[in-house]
Formats: sequence, C-alpha cells, structure tokens
Amino acid sequence: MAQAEAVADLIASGTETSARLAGRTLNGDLSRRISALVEEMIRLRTYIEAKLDFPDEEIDDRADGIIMRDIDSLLERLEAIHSSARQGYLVREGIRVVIAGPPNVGKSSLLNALTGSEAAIVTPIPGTTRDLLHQEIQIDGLPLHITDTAGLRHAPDLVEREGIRRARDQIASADAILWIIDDSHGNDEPEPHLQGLGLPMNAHLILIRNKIDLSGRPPGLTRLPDHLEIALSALDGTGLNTLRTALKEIAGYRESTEGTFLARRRHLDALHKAQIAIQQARAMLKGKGAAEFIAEELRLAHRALGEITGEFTPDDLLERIFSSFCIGK
Ligand SMILES: Nc1nc2c(ncn2[C@@H]2O[C@H](COP(=O)(O)OP(=O)(O)OP(=O)(O)O)[C@@H](O)[C@H]2O)c(=O)[nH]1
Ligand SMILES: [Mg+2]
Repeated sequence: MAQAEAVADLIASGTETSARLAGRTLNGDLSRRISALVEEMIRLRTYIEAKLDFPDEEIDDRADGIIMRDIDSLLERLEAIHSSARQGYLVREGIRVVIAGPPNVGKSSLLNALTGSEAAIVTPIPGTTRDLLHQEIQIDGLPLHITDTAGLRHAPDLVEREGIRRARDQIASADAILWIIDDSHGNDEPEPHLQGLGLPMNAHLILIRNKIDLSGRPPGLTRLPDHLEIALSALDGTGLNTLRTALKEIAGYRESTEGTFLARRRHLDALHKAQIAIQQARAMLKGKGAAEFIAEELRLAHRALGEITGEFTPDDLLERIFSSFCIGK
C-alpha cells in the first residue's frame, strides 16, 4: 500500500527532495521497516496469546521482564520510524506561512524578497494589498506556502474590510506567522497589535522588524520566551537568510533526509495509534494487568501498522487513495 502511494507521490512531487524520498518509499524502505516491526510484534503476540489459550501447557515461561524488554524495543523502533516519517511528511506537505501586520510595514515587499519576484504590488500607500496572495517557494527542500495579507487596521472601506477578514482567517490556520512591524517607526510597540489577534495554538510566531536600512538596527535574530524576533530589510535583503534558517528551525526540518521516506498524514496517524496501543500494553504489564488486555492492545497496534502496508486497510480508504491517481487506475 505504502509503495502504491509512493507512485502517486512521485508523479505529484514538486521538489527534487520529495521526488527522491518518494523513490525511496517506492523501493519499499517504509514497508520493510514496518514489516520488520510487525514480525517482532507477531512473535510477542503469539507468545502472549498462546499462554492465554493454553494456560495449562508448559510454554517456556518467559519472565515479565523479558516481555517488557521486547515492548520497549518495539516502542523505540516505532519512535525512530515516526521521526523519519515526520520529516518525510514535512517534505511532502511543507508548512503554511502567513505574512501579517499593520499597513505599509513591508509585508508585500517581504513576500517579493522571499520569492525573488514582483508577485505583489508594493506602494507607499497604506492599504495597498487587499486580496490574499499565495506563493510557493522551497528552502533547501522544505516547501513553504506563503500568503501575503491586507494590513490589519480599522478600515472604513468595504473592500479593505473584507481583505482584513480574510487575513484573519489565514492567520487562524497558519503554521507560522510572520508579524511585521516597521522598525523605522521607533515607538511602534508590537504587543498592542498582537493582542486579540487569536493566534492559533500550535502556530509559531516570528516578529519581523523590517526596514532596518532606515532604522540602523543591526540585522539578526533574538530568541524571546514565546517567539523569535528577526531584524531585516525587505528592501535590500539584509537578514533574509536568518529568516530562512529560522523557518526551517520552527518547522523542525532537518536537511539531511537520510533514512527518510515520503510520508502521508495517514501514515503518521497509524504510527501514532500503534505507539499509543503499545504504551498502553506497557502500562498494563507494569501494573500487572490481565494478559488479555495486553494482548488486545498489541492486536490494535499490529492492526494500525497493517493499515500502512495495506494488510488491514479498510476498503473505503483504499478507494480514496487510488482515486487520487491521475493515470491508469
Ligand atoms: N526603506 C525600506 N522601505 C521598505 C522596506 N520594505 C518595504 N518598504 C517600503 O514600504 C512601503 C510599503 O511596502 P509594502 O510592501 O507595500 O507594505 P505592505 O505591508 O504590504 O502594505 P499594505 O499592503 O498596504 O498593508 C513601500 O514604499 C516599500 O518600498 C525596507 O525594508 N526598507
Ligand atoms: Mg501589501
């Protein structure tokens, strides 16, 4: 199943990195690692279930300690696969970055600087941007979906008000928000603007002090307790590389894709389900819980992993996956 998905991913891959990772998944890297794990799990399940079904037989009495060791080893390997899969998921999906802030601070200029294009209209008139503008770039293989938005202010104009409403919608679903302020307006404190913005829970915030060519502040990054601050100039490009590096960092992106494979949301979900079940089994073993329950958790974990390789994939899911192929279904 995972290999079939890799064919679709290879066709759809937008970057060299994602094509390479899709190729690796196609070769069966993910499936092999999952199968090896499943083998180990089957051994453990066979043992526990045999004891359950034939309590009177002399089955070599493995101490709980050894079962615990086996469970720990399963968890450890699962964690390693999960971490590779998360990297692969990043390469496949990228992150959503929204550029927001008050009018005229240089949001559109920053979009243009990052994309190296004149995609957005830039003028000295506050309220220039009204529609959302979406652009795709990649930084060392990490795809970024960037959106430039209308400057947030109390606008009398109907069109601009709608633009501001859309900007707020975008902010609500972003992975990272670049909140821009004009550093040449010395007394422009960012906090009043940020309050009441309703930043999404998991989103990362980077406060950008723009126009340092005017303010004279040196470029660079400051780490604050709940966000990063970067001083740069969208006009001459000073400090842009610091921003690029920071974006990779908050995404949790590692440049080395050694051992990584292109993963989908459903792979991550299945790996997570398996992890939870095995952790439950471990907790029960530790609390001297009934073997039936331990066996049941291991069965659930086995099933979750089977969903990745296709062994236990429900029909409707199979249909959905294959309907995404654009050729020769
Ligand atoms: N000196 C200097 N000027 C800048 C810089 N960035 C933007 N500007 C200027 O600031 C003005 C506003 O830039 P925009 O990029 O349109 O600002 P915006 O935040 O998109 O504005 P709205 O769309 O109206 O909200 C333009 O005249 C830009 O040339 C910078 O780093 N340095
Ligand atoms: Mg603009």
